[in-house]
Amino acid sequence: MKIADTTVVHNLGLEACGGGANMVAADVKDGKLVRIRPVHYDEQYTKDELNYWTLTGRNGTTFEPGMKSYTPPFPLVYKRRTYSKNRVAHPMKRVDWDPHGERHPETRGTSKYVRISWDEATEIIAAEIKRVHDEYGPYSILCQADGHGESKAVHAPHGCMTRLLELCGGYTVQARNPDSWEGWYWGAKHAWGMDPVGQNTHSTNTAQDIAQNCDAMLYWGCDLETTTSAWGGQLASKLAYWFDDCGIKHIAIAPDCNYTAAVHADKWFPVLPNTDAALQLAIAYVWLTEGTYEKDYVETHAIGFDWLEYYVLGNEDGVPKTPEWAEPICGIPAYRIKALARYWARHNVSIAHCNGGSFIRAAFAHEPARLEVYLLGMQGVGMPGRISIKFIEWTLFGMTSCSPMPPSKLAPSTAAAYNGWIIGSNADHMIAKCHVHKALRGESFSWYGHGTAANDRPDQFVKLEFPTDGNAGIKMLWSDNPAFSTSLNGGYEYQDALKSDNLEFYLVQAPWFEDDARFADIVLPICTKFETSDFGTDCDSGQWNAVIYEQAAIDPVGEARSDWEAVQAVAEKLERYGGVYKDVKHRMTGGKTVEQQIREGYEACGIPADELDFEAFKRNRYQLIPTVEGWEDQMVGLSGFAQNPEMFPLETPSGKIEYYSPSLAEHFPDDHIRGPVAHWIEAGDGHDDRLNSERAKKYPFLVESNHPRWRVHAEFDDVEWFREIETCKVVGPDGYAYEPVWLNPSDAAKLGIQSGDVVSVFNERGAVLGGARVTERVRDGVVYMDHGANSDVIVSGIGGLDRGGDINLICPTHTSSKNASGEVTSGYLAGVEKVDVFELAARYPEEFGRKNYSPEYGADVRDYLIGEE
Ligand SMILES: Nc1nc2c(c(=O)[nH]1)N[C@H]1C(S)=C(S)[C@@H](COP(=O)(O)OP(=O)(O)OC[C@H]3O[C@@H](n4cnc5c(=O)[nH]c(N)nc54)[C@H](O)[C@@H]3O)O[C@H]1N2
Ligand SMILES: Nc1nc2c(c(=O)[nH]1)N[C@H]1C(S)=C(S)[C@@H](COP(=O)(O)OP(=O)(O)OC[C@H]3O[C@@H](n4cnc5c(=O)[nH]c(N)nc54)[C@H](O)[C@@H]3O)O[C@H]1N2
Ligand SMILES: [Mo]
Repeated sequence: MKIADTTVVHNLGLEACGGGANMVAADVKDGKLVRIRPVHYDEQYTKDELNYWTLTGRNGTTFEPGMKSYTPPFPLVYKRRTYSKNRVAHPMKRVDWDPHGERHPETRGTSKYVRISWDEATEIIAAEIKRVHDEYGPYSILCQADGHGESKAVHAPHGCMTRLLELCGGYTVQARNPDSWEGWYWGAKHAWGMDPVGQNTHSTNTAQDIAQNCDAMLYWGCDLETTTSAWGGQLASKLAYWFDDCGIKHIAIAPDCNYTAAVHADKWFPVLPNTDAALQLAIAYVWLTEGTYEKDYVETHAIGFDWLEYYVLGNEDGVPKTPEWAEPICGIPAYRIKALARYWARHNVSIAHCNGGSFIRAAFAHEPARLEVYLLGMQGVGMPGRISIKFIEWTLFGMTSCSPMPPSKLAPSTAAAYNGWIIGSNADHMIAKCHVHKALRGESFSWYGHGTAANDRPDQFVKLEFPTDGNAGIKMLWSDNPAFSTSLNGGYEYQDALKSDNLEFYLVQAPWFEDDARFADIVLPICTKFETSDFGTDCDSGQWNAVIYEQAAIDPVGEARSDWEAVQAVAEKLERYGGVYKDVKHRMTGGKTVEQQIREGYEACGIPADELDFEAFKRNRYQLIPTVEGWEDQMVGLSGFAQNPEMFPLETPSGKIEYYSPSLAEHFPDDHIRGPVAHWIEAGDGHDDRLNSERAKKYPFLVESNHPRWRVHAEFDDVEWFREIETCKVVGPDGYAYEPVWLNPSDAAKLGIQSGDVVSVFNERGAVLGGARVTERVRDGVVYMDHGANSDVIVSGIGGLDRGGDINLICPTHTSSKNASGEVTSGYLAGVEKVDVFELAARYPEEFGRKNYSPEYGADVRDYLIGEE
């Protein structure tokens, strides 16, 4: 089938999970994608129809949403992803994995692949499912079915297999950890509620309030010029420029002068990674000793404040948390801490985040997250110009109140068309994601909380165990997200877990041959967005929410199918076994066509019945939801709580800000790391990563690992239009494009490293290679490397070596703290040294000699396929 020349509209948000953002128009010619561009809303709508808005700030400045989508870089380059040299185009089988003979788990990650047919692949998969069911039972199949990726509903990127396995007796699932919000989730929620994730969910009309009343904004671990690209768009950037125009001081607090600080900041506080808690405590000390906090507010809006006072003044441990105490810990001179604290106390100050920065994904992240709430409370959060807002995810979990802008009338949902895993749907058979290594190795363990971001606070007090009764352990891993070792905790340890004897079959569905896919026994080729028709939304751009009829634009690349179709192909093969498998494909799909599912999705998306017209929707390709009527009159942010905490309580047990958490005290009386009051924690629960630790003698740098500027986690590492940008890759003397490693000139000089050198970043867990970028944009004592660079294994597992620069291979496996199962992927210790790359190439000729690799595009699937090299 050749699809005619046309223009289609799709969302290109990479959040997956049934969500959607970044709506674009894509032009198709001769069956190929030729151009992706913004959507001009004024082609179909007038401003009146959309209830267009204008905000007014100080100095007569105004802010408007505009009449086109502000498309960020990722969607604009998407055709390069579709036509990547690293696409999986056909089913592949690992050569030395034989389901009827030797399985060789130990060569996962090293052995090569052969191309097989869909028929053969699905035969093997169905037979393996049947075998595992018969020998061990259904819960021995672990579905790795969460994570980001293309936003699709019918063809959901993650979790379609759970729909099949549910009908065949059940499955175990890896529960998505609240990775975006670890600190807020495990900490801040105990201080101010804000379910489900712990960040402020009361932001309505705060953009205008800030523009009118705020004097300074602390961009605290906030790079909105980078992280809005994944699923937000550039309205956030416009908003930040408007705040600048209103005369609001932009104060950046981060170890690096990030892309936002570089263009907006008036001041930069280069805090050392994961030492914010010391800085925060010292600010509290200044306010307490100088009497410059909102005493009346704290009295009426908080409980347990005296516990904080007792600790900060040094009565508990004999150490007052003075700016002089904090200086050597956080790297900010005491005089600057005092100046910041005094300025803050005299002015209306707000805090800006996207999701909070890497320090809320570091060891003990719950402490700085709670301390931020404490500080906000001490300055009367909710009073004019005093709030915290986020610049992304403005309709998180469907909550339109997360946006500081005037909200759309509703946040439409794709739920009725969605075929992926539904969070919480099998609460009895979940493994918190950060512990999956242990399950793959066949260990028994326990933890607290289902550990998905959607759970409310009390879920953290529920104890869970693996294996559950009657579970023989994990024997098969079915993954549609093979990016664990790139994006989660303990990457090298995870690679070893994948090589465990215990794991008899590892199946991956993937559009690209990246990362953990290269450990799989079978890989199924999956289509990208433009190869299928679907129902989509765009809810996070901050303008008008939208629903989209996403028409297929091109034929699938090679033999790729969508995840939903791939699972159906497996279902078909299972049916022949009868019993629980009888008619399973039909039971799974209900016999519905894609078109029927799109229609059902549209009709149940939340738009009132009298505004639904499927034929018009299909013709127009998208439908926008106007701004809510009377948005001007909606209550500003937390002003209700500020004015009357009894009438507008928080979701904490007391309804107030809890400086002391009675629930934590009750449920975890022996937990001295996440105790009832936030503290500065030096070490514990498996973490010993401070610069004054013994370990720092060998590993003297703190790793800072942000969300990648030129990727969305593991995705987009193959786009040549990005790879040629100076900050994207560093081409080494051997012609390989290495992941940049930022070092301060003073550190680089001591190590004899210059820009362009190939360096190793290492600790006890192993090493990864990168290309040095010596720059004042990162402070001393820090080695900075974005996460998500696709791994290029030289030696896999603990003690390993990686050429691709996948920094999470060397991050800790231990979680935030023992009762908080959060990932720790930043703020840990590592060493850096220059390496002789030619000597390494001589030692590992095969790994350094991949023929089809090119610095322009990166990896090429042909290098892993026998007969196609
Ligand atoms: N060092 C460090 N690490 C971090 C963080 C950090 O700040 N620093 N942040 C963390 C955070 S907040 C997050 S959310 C996680 C992200 O971690 P993940 O959610 O795991 O995100 P991705 O790395 O984008 O992985 C998505 C995978 O799905 C694949 N995929 C995309 N679309 C499809 C599809 O349609 N079908 C199939 N089958 N596959 C598809 C992609 O190719 C990729 O392999 O990373 C975390 N890791
Ligand atoms: N381009 C791009 N955009 C994305 C994503 C992506 O992968 N790429 N991922 C999306 C996802 S899933 C999420 S959760 C969000 C993440 O959004 P965020 O959590 O806000 O992003 P991060 O990059 O982790 O951190 C933001 C900034 O925090 C600062 N920072 C790092 N460590 C510290 C520290 O120890 N202390 C302080 N004070 N600051 C620190 C750095 O300057 C960094 O630029 O972004 C989303 N958007
Ligand atoms: Mo995230």
